[in-house]
Amino acid sequence: MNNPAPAISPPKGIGDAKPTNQAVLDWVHEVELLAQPQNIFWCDGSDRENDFLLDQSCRQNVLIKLNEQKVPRSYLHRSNPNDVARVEQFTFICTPTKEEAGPTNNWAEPAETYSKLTALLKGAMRGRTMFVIPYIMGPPDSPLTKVGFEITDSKYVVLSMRIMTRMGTVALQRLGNDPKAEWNRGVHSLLELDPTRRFICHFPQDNTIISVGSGYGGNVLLSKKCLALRIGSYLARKQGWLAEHMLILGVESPEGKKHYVAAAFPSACGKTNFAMLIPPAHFRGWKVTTVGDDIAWMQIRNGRLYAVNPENGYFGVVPGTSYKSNPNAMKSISHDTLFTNVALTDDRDVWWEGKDGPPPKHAIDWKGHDWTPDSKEKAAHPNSRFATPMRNNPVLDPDVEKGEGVPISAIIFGGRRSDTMPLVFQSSDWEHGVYIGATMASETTAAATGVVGQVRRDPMAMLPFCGYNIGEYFRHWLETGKRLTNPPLIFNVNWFRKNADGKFLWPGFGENMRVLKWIIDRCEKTGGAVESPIGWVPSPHDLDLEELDVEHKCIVEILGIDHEEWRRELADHKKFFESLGGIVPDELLKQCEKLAARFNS
Ligand code: OXD
Ligand code: MN
Repeated sequence: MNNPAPAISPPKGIGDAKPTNQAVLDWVHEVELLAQPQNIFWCDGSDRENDFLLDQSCRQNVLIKLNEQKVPRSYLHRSNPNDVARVEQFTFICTPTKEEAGPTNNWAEPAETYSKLTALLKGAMRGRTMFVIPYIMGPPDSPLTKVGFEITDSKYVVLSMRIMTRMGTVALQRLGNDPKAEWNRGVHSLLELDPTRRFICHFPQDNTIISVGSGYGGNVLLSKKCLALRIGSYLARKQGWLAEHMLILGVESPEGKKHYVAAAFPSACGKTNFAMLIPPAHFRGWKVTTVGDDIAWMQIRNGRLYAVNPENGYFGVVPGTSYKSNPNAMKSISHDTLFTNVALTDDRDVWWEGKDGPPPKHAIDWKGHDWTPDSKEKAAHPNSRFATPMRNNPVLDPDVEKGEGVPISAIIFGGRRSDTMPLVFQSSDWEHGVYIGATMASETTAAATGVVGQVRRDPMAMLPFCGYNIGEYFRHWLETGKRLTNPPLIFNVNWFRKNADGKFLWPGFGENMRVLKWIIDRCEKTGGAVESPIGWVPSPHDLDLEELDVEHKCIVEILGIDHEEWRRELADHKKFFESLGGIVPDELLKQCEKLAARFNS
């Protein structure tokens, strides 16, 4: 049998950072007895450890070192071609009852699932090294911060976790020696990367995750989707905060007035681009800074929502990233970056569809095959990724480490919709905003396996990530609103509306600053808007469109509300709520009726 993760033997002083908390030691011992690894490697997150693991990974062909002059200290990893995206159909929430997981999650009975996974993990790490990764999610001094441990047999996971989390000693310090302290248990094994033995299982009541059979980031960096969102959302409801699939950005006016906004867009719909936006020349003096590009943990302080980014790096989609679309992302990934499934050029640089300049005459594609511009296949997988430390971002917000978080003035929902949804609109209040989030929809992308381009309802961009019953989740949002004396305003955006010829009506990227500026104006109570059946919509003159090269008729079209499309949309909202089977809070059902009435009046 081919072993995708051969053992390594670290020299003295590396791999021996054994924690002292007895609960952790007992758990690791239990997993060791089950998985029977050749040895245990206790990670400390140091540079020395990282250098050693990079070297070993190159020797074992887990990584390819890239051209040091072109992309310093950067590496390429190729995953198994059957393992390139999140697998929602094999992702399970294992709560004691099916109702707790709710109708939008795959549910599996916990005891049976533990037995099934135990059988799969038995002897699974023979001939392999078992790594124990201590990490924290959140700034070291935040009350929201959580400790996690991930056991894995994948060096790629260890190297990625070092980028994506605050890893090592900082976590051991935060945990301390109390055996009753709260921490998340994560077990991951590649097994044989067999797609029929691939399961991503969450046990929220035990604060435990077990992931087997995959090496793809979203399935195996257990800190991210599994802990920060699925388990995170479960803990957040219990503990009275919010764990959301949202970017967080700061926007500062030339006068120095700063607001923060959080935005929920589904996977691969431009969260990283929006979080790193560079305002067009006309917006001289305006600055956008990034707090986070994927996940927001938010708590109430003095009646306001405050957000922290629990992560330490960005795991972004590569294709389409260029100096034209996102210069800050390009600078971030120009060094110290781990690429997955992009193409390798003959001079050991990386390449992907949509990168600046002409394509290389020859490259090795993401599957390791020769590629030329005439090839029918893509050189980089559409869901190829970068993992890069947030410190690489030239516009990293100075308050990213602030434990209390940053105050949120606006929440933005949005999806990828070719029709129906205008460029931007504002909800009339929190409850209406929750309705807009709950009925959000988007065309599916390559971030998850399955058909791409199909419109599906994706409430708050959390459909694949809500770790409990979605009806309860909506209720938690409504309850949170009642506790806020100064709630963020809620908006919806759509950068992706097309005209009858299938052409995008809006240029997107940096030009989205014009929409962001209107949102800030609304927060400042200076922006104009007209009331419509769906909420407050700007008229063209309410947006700053100076120096924008878009025809006026396109602006009118993208801001327009087509009643026929909205009748279909409303019918779909109702169908979606009905499909959830009686769990939708009355407040949202009433919002649906009110929306219908506004269209009929
Ligand atoms: C991600 C995702 O990787 O949402 O962030 O799939
Ligand atoms: Mn995401």
